Amino acid sequence: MGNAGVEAVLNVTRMLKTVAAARAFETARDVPDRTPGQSQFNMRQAMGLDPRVGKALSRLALRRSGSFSWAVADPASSSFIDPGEIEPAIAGIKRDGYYVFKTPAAEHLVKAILAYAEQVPCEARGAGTPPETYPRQDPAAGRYDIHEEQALGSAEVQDFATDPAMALISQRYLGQPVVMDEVAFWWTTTKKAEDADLNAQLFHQDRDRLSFLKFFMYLTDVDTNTGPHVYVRGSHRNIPWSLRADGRRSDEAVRDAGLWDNVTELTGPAGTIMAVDTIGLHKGKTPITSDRLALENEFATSLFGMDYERPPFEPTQLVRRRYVEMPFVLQRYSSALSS
Ligand SMILES: O=C(O)CCC(=O)C(=O)O
Repeated sequence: MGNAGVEAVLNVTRMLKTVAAARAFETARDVPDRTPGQSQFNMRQAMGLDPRVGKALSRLALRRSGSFSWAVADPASSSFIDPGEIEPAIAGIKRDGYYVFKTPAAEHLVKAILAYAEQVPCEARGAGTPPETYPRQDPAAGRYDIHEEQALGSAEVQDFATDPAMALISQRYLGQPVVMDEVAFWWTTTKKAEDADLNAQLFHQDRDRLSFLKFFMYLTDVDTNTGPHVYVRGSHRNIPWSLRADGRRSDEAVRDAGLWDNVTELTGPAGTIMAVDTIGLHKGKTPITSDRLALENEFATSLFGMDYERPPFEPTQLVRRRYVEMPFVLQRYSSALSS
């Protein structure tokens, strides 16, 4: 048997171990603080067998019953998603792996989030320097991350993070209850194109959890020159063997695999919202003419997988109400809400 054959056999074993580990994680009396490193590795490797493996393992391992875990607040109360777009979004993600909402977020929300990002501390990725206000006029790094704890200092970010329509779309698309498992908020700049690997600007799959869906919102206008999110249409269902190993893939590799016609740049004005199944191949494009600010949240069927946070923050009244209505989805925020 060649190396590829041995690896495939190992991955089948890793798949079985992942189901057992995810089940143990879920049935523990309290949700564990973290997943052991070996289990995280097994999961990532097993997910290389096929892009649909994570979802299948999630369904096998996690069998929740009862209405508690399905509860979501009224999706019509969303500040970001038009309820009329819920069904088209689910159909679009199933078909293409992503959906760009036709109705952008209201201007006052976009302005408030952008203004917040311009003054909150963020971290220059890879620089090893202390957090600082984003040096917008003269950035030195290719990506500046605003960590979740800081991001949640904005009432509008809290609103986005706890959006009930996004939770509902995720449940319906994934076919299982979901937990909101991370908030990311970052600038990408025209600098340090050579750090493309570090800054997620080479094609890759996300394998941090078994089954998940992300929502992105642009806070700056995004065209082909200002750092669009790029997705290989249909790669949430099928990825050629040559591209399945865990790690980054060059444009050349995607072209050589015959997928270039499926490569789609997701562009739109500030306020554009997208749902993206990032188990498919995707990347950020390095901005050429000006920077991009993006806000993202993720809903996953379990916290099993990558280390997760329970960030401290001062919840708004809206988030307090939503927590009462969807405590399972917002479980990571339970300690912030009870303090
Ligand atoms: O910046 C983007 O559009 C993509 C980011 C990404 O893929 C990541 O952070 O893993």
